[in-house]
Amino acid sequence: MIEQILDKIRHYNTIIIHRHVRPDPDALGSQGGLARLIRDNFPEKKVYSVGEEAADLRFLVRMDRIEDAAYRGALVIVCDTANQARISDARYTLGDALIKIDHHPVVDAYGDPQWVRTEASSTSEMITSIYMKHPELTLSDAAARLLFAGIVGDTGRFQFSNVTKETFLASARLVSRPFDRQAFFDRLYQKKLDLVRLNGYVLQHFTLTREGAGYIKLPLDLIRSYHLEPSDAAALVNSFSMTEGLKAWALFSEEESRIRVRLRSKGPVINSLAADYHGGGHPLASGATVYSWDEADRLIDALVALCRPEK
Ligand SMILES: [Mn+2]
Repeated sequence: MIEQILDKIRHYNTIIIHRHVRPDPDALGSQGGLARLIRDNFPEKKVYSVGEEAADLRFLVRMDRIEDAAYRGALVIVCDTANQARISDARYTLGDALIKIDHHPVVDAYGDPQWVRTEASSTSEMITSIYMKHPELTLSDAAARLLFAGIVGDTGRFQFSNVTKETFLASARLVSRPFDRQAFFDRLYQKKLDLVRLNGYVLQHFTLTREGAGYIKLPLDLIRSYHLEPSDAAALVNSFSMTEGLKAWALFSEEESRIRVRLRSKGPVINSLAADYHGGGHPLASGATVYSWDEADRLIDALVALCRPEK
């Protein structure tokens, strides 16, 4: 598969890389890391990264602004995105060829080829494996920093169950490049004071049921009282993950016309629950959407049932 993808990259003069909306470090790291890897090794090619930016991750990588005409005869690669509805920038169909590189369970079979490895911790780990299979390629410090960012982001600094020996081997190769790791970590985990204060609220007010289900409801007016937006609040999903007895949990952040749900688990599989509520994702990390607090309560009941030991 890696050879097929490299052949396509060699064949096209323009390569445009997309990833999912509301980007996280893996979306940006795999997109930006692949872009750098191609630029560093094929300097004659035009390589663009597109999609909306996330203010707090602009320090990682910036996007390119391109005209529709750039897609004519181009190779489009979509990183870290299970389904077409979540691809940032709808112009991904305008190219001559489309490749998917992803580690999420397949939602939507788009692209040819589709390189999907659900056992990979992150799409950034997959991109790193291209370099590991081809050590003759140049890996710049900038590419290494971006790919490392993606792995760190999707593994929660190497603590989630998606981490394998391959994750560490890939990371070892990346940190052998002398980018400023300390500055990267300081910047990635820096939080605005308002968000630190809201984190305090979450820690004080989340519910833990005797079954081991945890949840916190954050109504829009509460979020706004901290001068924050619902998308900021979603970043607190792992705020109380260290709580003794906690098995699976949900963070509800209310938006104008819907309530976003972030689901996480240490055991009970929660992506089928997410699928029941307009969402999906990984077995232990998913997202969903509900449209009322009553519907939120039904989701909580289902979450509690998932945490209840089998009789
Ligand atoms: Mn990812």
